[in-house]
Amino acid sequence: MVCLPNIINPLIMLERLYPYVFSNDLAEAQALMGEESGIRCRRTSPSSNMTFCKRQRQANTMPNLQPFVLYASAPFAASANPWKVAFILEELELPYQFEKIHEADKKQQPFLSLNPNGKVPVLIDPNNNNITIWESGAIIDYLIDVYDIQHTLHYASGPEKHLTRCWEHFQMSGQGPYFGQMVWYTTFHHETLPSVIERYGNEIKRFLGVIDAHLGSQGTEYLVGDRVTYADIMFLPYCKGLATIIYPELDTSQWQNYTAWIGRISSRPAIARALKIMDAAVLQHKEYIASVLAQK
Ligand SMILES: N[C@@H](CCC(=O)N[C@@H](CS)C(=O)NCC(=O)O)C(=O)O
Repeated sequence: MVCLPNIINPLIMLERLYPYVFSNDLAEAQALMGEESGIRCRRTSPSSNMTFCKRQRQANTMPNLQPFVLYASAPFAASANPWKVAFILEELELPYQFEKIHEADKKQQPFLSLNPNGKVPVLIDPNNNNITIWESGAIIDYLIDVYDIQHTLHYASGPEKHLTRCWEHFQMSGQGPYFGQMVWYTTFHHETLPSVIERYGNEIKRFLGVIDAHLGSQGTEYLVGDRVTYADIMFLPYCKGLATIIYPELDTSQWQNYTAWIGRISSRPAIARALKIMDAAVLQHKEYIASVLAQK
């Protein structure tokens, strides 16, 4: 008899995404998994007669996945939030293609039907009924929950799982808005407001100090222990943008732990590959920003 029937059925439908079942009958569990090979089954605990079966996969053995569609800003695809998602897709070796949307089209249909808030990124997963996710943090949670089957970018359990979320939320609420507003007030705002720019500049320095002090006091290579997680990677696009667009005059070398951490994340092969494309887009965006400033 299969337990948890109301959970099992959706699991079977999404078997590619959630390749496991619980059962107290091994043969039935294997039949439900749809194939005999590549399945490992074990008791959920020594005292239980419940069997947990999981299809084994290697890191990049999700065959026949259709490319995800990742919306980014046109014309350069330089803005930071979509790159957080692209880095995670690269790390998980998931296929994707950029779809670019101009600023003027973000706040109207048909884009608003994808994201009611009219911003990028948006991710569409054609492998899961075209589920459409917006807000970069929610998109990354989705990718980690559904596709990081080997736990390469997250802790599956323990305090580390929850500590990682602290950093994820700090990125979303404590880095993104401050770094983003700095660009707005130094570039696009219709008047120059030195006290506002000073405020966001100070918040950026404070942010750098928070990361630097944490890494120093923990003595770890990454924010949660000595293995990279999705949370470390989420910080990278805005950190990279500091030197080019966000706060070019700021010398970040005084935050040594921070600087070494950024170096470690950037040199991961999947990230380095994506960074080349991001850097080229950022350079184009920088030229555009220079032209905006020249007209002010
Ligand atoms: N909290 C959102 C922020 C998204 C965001 O600010 N996106 C920018 C580009 S990086 C955007 O589309 N801005 C257009 C606008 O604000 O109209 C997320 O993390 O997804």
